[in-house]
Amino acid sequence: MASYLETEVSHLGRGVAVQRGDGKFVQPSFIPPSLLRFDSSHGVPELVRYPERLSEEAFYHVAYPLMYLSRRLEERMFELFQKGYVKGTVTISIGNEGTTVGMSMPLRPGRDVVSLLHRDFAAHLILGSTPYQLACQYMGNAESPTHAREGNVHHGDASMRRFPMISHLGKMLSLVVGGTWAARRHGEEIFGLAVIGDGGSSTGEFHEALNIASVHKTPVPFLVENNHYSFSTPTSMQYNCRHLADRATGYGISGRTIDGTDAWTVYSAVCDTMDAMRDEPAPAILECMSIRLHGHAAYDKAEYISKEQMQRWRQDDPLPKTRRKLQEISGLSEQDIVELESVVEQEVRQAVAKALTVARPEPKKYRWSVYANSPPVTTKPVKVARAKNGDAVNLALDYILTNNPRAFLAGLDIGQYGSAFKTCKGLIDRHGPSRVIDMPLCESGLVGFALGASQVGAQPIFEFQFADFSTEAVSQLGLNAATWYFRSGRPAPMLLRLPCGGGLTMGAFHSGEFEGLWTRFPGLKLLYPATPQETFEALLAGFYDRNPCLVLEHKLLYWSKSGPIEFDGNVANVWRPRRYTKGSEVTVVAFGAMVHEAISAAASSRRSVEVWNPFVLHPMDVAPIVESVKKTGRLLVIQECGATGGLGHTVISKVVCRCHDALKCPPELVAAPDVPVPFAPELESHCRPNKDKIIVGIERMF
Ligand SMILES: Cc1ncc(C[n+]2csc(CCOP(=O)(O)OP(=O)(O)O)c2C)c(N)n1
Ligand SMILES: [Mg+2]
Repeated sequence: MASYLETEVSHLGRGVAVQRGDGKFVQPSFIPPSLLRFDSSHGVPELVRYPERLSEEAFYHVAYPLMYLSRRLEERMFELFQKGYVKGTVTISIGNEGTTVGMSMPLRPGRDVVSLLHRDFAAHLILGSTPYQLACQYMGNAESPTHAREGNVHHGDASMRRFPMISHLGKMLSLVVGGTWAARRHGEEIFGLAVIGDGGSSTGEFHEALNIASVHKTPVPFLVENNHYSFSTPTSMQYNCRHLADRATGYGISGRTIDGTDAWTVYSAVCDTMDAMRDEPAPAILECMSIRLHGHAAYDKAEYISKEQMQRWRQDDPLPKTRRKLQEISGLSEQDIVELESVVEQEVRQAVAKALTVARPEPKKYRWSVYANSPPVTTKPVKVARAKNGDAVNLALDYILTNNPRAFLAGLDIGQYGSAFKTCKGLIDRHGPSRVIDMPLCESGLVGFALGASQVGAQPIFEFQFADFSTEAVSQLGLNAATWYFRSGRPAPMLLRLPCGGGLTMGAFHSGEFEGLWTRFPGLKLLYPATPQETFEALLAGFYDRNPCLVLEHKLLYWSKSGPIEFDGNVANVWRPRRYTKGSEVTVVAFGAMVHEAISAAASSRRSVEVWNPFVLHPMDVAPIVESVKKTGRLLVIQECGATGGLGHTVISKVVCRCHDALKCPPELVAAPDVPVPFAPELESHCRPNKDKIIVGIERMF
């Protein structure tokens, strides 16, 4: 069953339809009917879109009223901000309409994959938002398309492939690449549109996304809205090449710099670029020289821009330019155009008036789940007499790829080489290079790529070569993927594998665990298996779940531990803590490789020890562990990472809050010291908890 949020958001994305008072969507009266088509796949009126092209005259008939609509509505939003009805701030797109109208008119809502920016107000109108929805979004009211969970510009409609942006500039580009790539892989002849500013073009992700798109021949125009400033920073302080489009050479693709104040030029260039991409799929850079006729946002008076400069820009204002052109090309009289404008004004008035009557959001009505519901999955049972942990990874991935045609495995050196720890060996031979894919070295871009792919029905699995490199993707995974469902109402299913942990003489940058870091981000799920059975189960559970799931795989266990695998096919049953020994005097909770140290300690200890592994680290269910502590009266937690910021303290506080009275002594944590993992084996093993240290810990409690 679709969740509350999913059904609520699914009504979005109606092309250029306008919502009437009764909730029905109708084609706006200001666009000549001959320029609209009925799109049966989405049941809404649609503009003539690519591969059809509007003639120049027809283009101006559509572009001008849309541009005017955008300008007037945005001006109203600014006024309402000043009066306190619009929350947050307003990043004004006035001056950028030539670019944003031109670039979005060819695109097909619900097919082409798009992510828009904070100066693309008009494009939202052209690609799916109604004026009423935009007004509600800006007001953050009860009818806001993001349920008032997100602010003014952070919206879109993921179900229609218009991905809602996060603040972190650059981070949406790789999603467009992943979504476009995956949809084309499923046989759809579609394109992407990745929009970025001159400032955002300096981010690492700009490079990562372009490079992935180029290597994987993904037809995405990277449209740079170059408005000469990033907030107050002029482009002379931003980059040192002549044109940003010149960077295309470095990616082996084409690049063009055009006049972004001329909507027809932008429209034609986007259509030409799509034509070229249809014949030879590849990304391209399209740099649109645009302008910003206000400050960066409502609070910025733009005093750093000279009067003369602003004067020059005003002469280039795309709105009067487009108006003149419409008059010239169509022969419409001044009176005709004024009438057209008054129809648009009417739309704006109605939308704003209606939005102003909407109630403020009511916190008590909100369901705050950050997780999408995952329907119970029963899949084929598996029985293997004996396997090592690394074999269990291989078996699980093979199982997933065999039974799920839309699953693909991506990562570094996972193809012919079989991944750094050989857990993917042979998968490329069995499933082919289009499903087991060696990727460029760019973890953040790759997580974005996987997130984008997840939105068009693909089922991505991504291997970080080492868990340590997952820190490269903190924003992409922790802020973008993790919050996706909360913001957009759309699940973001993806499995992320993190080979982690020390004991292999790999030093500070190849031995980390990071479970504490990742639980800080609401929306992620974490599993940490310790046996081949658990490894197999964790990977399947993470794959079939509809949320981003991280599976920590301890590297030391890959080829040192073996055991049977017997999986009955019931995936829901996987999500529970695991017990290894029964005992009556002390409960020991351990994670990852520490589970095996704890089991050895239990076997050698003179005390009766019950060893538990929470297994699902987030969201963690400690109920069975609480029951154990009620019985034993003692709690000792073992973690391999440093004491601060691991999950040991979380376990202790969760358990103690629930059974304080049962404790015979204070709980204890055995952890590494808070230092980077040292390199030399003598130093590393001095730091790592082990069986002996656990026995000492146990004895301290008696
Ligand atoms: C990674 C990141 N750093 C800082 C910011 C804060 N910030 C928001 S918009 C902006 C300016 C962006 O300039 P540009 O990319 O040229 O787009 P423009 O606002 O000019 O359209 C900055 C610095 C951010 N959103 N993301
Ligand atoms: Mg800029």
